[in-house]
Amino acid sequence: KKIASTETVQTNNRQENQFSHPPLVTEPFTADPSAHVFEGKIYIYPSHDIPAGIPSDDWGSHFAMEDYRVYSMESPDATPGEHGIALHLDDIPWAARQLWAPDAAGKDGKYYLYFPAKDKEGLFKIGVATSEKPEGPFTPEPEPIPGTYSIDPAVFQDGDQYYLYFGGIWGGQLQRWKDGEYRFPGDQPTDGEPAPDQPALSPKVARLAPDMKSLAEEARDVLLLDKNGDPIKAGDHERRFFEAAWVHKHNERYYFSYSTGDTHLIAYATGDSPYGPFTYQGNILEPVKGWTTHHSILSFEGQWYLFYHDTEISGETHLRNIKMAPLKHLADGSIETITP
Ligand code: FUB
Repeated sequence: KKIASTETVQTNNRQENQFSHPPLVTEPFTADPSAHVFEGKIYIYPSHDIPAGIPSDDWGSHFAMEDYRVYSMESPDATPGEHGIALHLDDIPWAARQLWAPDAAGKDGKYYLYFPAKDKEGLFKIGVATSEKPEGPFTPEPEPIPGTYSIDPAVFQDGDQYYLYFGGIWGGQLQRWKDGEYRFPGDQPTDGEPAPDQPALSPKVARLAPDMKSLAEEARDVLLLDKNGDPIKAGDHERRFFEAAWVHKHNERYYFSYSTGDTHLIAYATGDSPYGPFTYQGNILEPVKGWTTHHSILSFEGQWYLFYHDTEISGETHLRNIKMAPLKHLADGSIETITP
């Protein structure tokens, strides 16, 4: 077994280069950055990409990550420090492989790491692990969170309530779940998707119970609507939800942002409640280098930031590096589109 450690190591030399947003971490490969302010610092919870040597396919088998490392920054222009292994696959009793995009939450002096992994039957579920410190090490629960499935957990705190969002289609298996049941509609990742003229698959949301380790209610659909109030259709690949849910609140509006997957956009929609419905507004981030795109949004000392990834260093889709950029809310409530 690998021993989780929280030693802080400055692994990184953050230098300006010909790209407008230099990588935050140059080694190891990092992706899917979920950023939060805890105890006055910025903490980043990314995936830890590895060259596992698994051939690439539409299920994302080549994303074969085995652990999480947490990074922290004293300020947005600081070099992130790495805190060592926060959680390893070997220590998660129910998980067999593929530690994909995580997120974290803090409550009453405790920290919770939410993560997707495939179980021994090959089904993605969401797990939770606990620590006394934002950087871990985290102790996992013996079973996944009951009532969760698929990938890409994201926790949004609204006052004293915490909401868990999750889901991702194709390799994330959301198309294989209906009414909380797993079914097998066919071999291909697109099997089980609705017809192009039907409403797209919805990400899920549920309020977390006070223990932060279980759902307070059954997960429900997060509805994404167009400006006429009609559901975004499954064939509308520039606007339909694919994966990478994130929620933030600005001027009393809730912003639901997400990846459109095969059109490589980070899009956003706004609403009046953390449950939605959310009305599509536009794009936050144009396509990055590499197939996947995944982000988070955070406010630190009055300035908003987008955290995202691309493949600038490796040129390989499964070996990514995290980045950050200032994000601007315009006076009309829209978000200025960022060019990576
Ligand atoms: O990192 C593995 C997967 O790639 C994530 O879970 C997705 O959001 C995509 O970024």
